Amino acid sequence: MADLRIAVLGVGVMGADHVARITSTISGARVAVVNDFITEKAEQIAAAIPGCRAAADPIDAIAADDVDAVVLATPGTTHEAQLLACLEHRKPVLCEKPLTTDVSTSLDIVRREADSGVSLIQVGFMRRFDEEYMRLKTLLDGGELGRPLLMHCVHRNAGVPSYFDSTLIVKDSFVHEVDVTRFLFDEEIASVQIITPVSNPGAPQGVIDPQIAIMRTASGKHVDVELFVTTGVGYEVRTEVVGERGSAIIGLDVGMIRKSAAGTWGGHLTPGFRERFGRAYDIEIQRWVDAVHQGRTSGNFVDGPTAWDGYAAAAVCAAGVRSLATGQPVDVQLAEHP
Ligand code: ISE
Repeated sequence: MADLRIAVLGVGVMGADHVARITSTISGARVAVVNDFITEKAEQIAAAIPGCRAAADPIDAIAADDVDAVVLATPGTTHEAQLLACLEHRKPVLCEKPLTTDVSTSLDIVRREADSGVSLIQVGFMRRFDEEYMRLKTLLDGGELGRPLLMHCVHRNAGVPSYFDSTLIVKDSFVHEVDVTRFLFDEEIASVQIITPVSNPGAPQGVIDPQIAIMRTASGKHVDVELFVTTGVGYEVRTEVVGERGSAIIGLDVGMIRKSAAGTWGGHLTPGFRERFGRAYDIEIQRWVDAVHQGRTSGNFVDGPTAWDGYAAAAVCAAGVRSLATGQPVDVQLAEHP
């Protein structure tokens, strides 16, 4: 089977990472086109990959005859137009979160994809492909813990880019915990509340960090999340589920613990999400490439979170942003699944 010719749109941190992964690790696919609003960056990356060209315009890249599928790692504000172009040209697309930047345009994308009759959009919630999360999901589905009742999550970043504000902690960081909750518990989230303890003096002026998010699922399960994105320490993502017959925790990030003659002991902190979830991204992209190949006969070009998952996460985060302003619980309103 011929390699899938992929256009990677947006070659910032995540897009460049995906270009490298598709070129060196993934089988059955190659990067045929790259695009970025910084033209020189795209040209430089294209020049280093045999058979790859830089495209000046992302919509032209989506429509191009030498492109079979698209990876969207562009800013969220451009996703709506680019996803619509993928639907119009029937190009399977792996879209990094967010699906779009607001709930109504996300729902519009879900409906338009449903109208097209083909599943073309996968959303890049990579934690679903992380081996620890997959094991936790298998454990829960197997019923060994009994019915899950509670989940405690920790989401700490050493730091975040300078443009991060308090609402981005909800929409860019918390969104992963929203997806993990929906993935692990297989149910929607009914309400969300965000409370704000005293802020870290190390956080940029005006940024409310840490935040504590509390979710209640449709069946009444409780999920609490510590979001703390300016710890200055390392990348820590932990998830503990407590069920009727025991509990399970992932993300302890222990690795090797060394003891030294100097009387110290310890290991290494994971610096960031690319290191923590690197293997999950590999699995995510490989499974997506395989699904796109198989989609030519099955009509389903997705193996992972769908446009609906992107929309549902956006709806919970929008409720979270409203709660951030008042500290009160906010109900999540979801449209009917088409
Ligand atoms: C970033 O965009 C991610 O997706 C990371 O997984 C998350 O930990 C971080 O907070 C986000 O900014």
